[in-house]
Amino acid sequence: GKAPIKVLITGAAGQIGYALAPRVASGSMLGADQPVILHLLDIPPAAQSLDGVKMELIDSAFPLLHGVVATTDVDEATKDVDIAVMVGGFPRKAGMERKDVMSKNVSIYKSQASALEKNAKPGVKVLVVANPANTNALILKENAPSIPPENITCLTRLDHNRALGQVAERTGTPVSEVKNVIIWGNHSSSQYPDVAHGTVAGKPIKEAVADDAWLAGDFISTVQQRGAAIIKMRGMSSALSAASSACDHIRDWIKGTPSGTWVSMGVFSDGSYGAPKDVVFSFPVECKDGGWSIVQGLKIDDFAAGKLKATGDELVEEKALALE
Ligand code: NAX
Repeated sequence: GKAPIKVLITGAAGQIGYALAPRVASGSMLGADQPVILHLLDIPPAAQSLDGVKMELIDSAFPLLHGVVATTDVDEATKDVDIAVMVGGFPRKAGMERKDVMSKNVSIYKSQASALEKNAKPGVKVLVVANPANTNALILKENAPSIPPENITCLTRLDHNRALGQVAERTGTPVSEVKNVIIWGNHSSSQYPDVAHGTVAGKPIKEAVADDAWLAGDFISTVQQRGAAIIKMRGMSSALSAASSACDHIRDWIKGTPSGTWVSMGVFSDGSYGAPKDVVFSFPVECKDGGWSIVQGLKIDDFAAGKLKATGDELVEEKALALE
């Protein structure tokens, strides 16, 4: 059989960790023939709960799961990992300034970047989920200079999948028939969910939906605000959809996107489409042979250009705040 792949999940005692670890262990991320060893990291106050997660993973007897390391030691957690899914972070608490949350996360992502650089496999692929996801990924990149920048990404696939879901529901089509939506920019409410190049069963989304006002209005705000809407309904933030999307992100990155289709990923920006350079920006990407490339040549109208500018400006502002 294949050699096991080591997958790190940070924040593994949290809600997303609880939904993500079993998906990775059952093959949703790397395939039904790929054994995995899970490395689960959390902080000392969550150590007991983390051990409980490890017990349940053992009790699930997942055939693909060849081992579980549950630890609060970042060096042990990052040792020889092939894939790192960074879910742990400092949440914004009532009364906290954005700047204070940012500085807590900057220090976490600086030290975890150094640990990955020191201990992970040279080709490690990193996915940052914890918010502010784009800027945490940028901090990680800046502090792990030996990891190629293209190996450090952030999750906007959940927003992408939310956009697919909205179009599928609206048109009464299975979601597998909806393709090539785009999430541009920041994983925040400034993101731009763009359907101008997407299709439903091969037909442009615009034609299939046949409601321009909805597409330019409620569709966009529903996708942008979906995280808050889930919190309102569940009393907790998205976890199963976040975990599922994180698996989609890594699977497509490694196994490739089908020809003619793309997905959204937060990647280190080269300035394509007028996005700011040197921030982590969500673009449409095609994946092949374990790498990604930004889809080029899509037409951007004035409406879209304004939205890209706004979300890009926010990322530049976040970067300045993080570097303060
Ligand atoms: P939880 O609070 O349930 O879990 C977070 C876990 O991280 C906790 O167990 C905590 O102890 C741990 N942690 C804190 N500091 C750590 C550190 N330095 N090293 C390792 N672990 C640490 O949050 P959960 O609902 O699981 O969400 C996790 C993160 O994902 C949050 O930052 C959240 O905002 C973000 N999200 C990002 C999404 C995306 O699409 N990019 C969507 C879902 C989610 O909101």
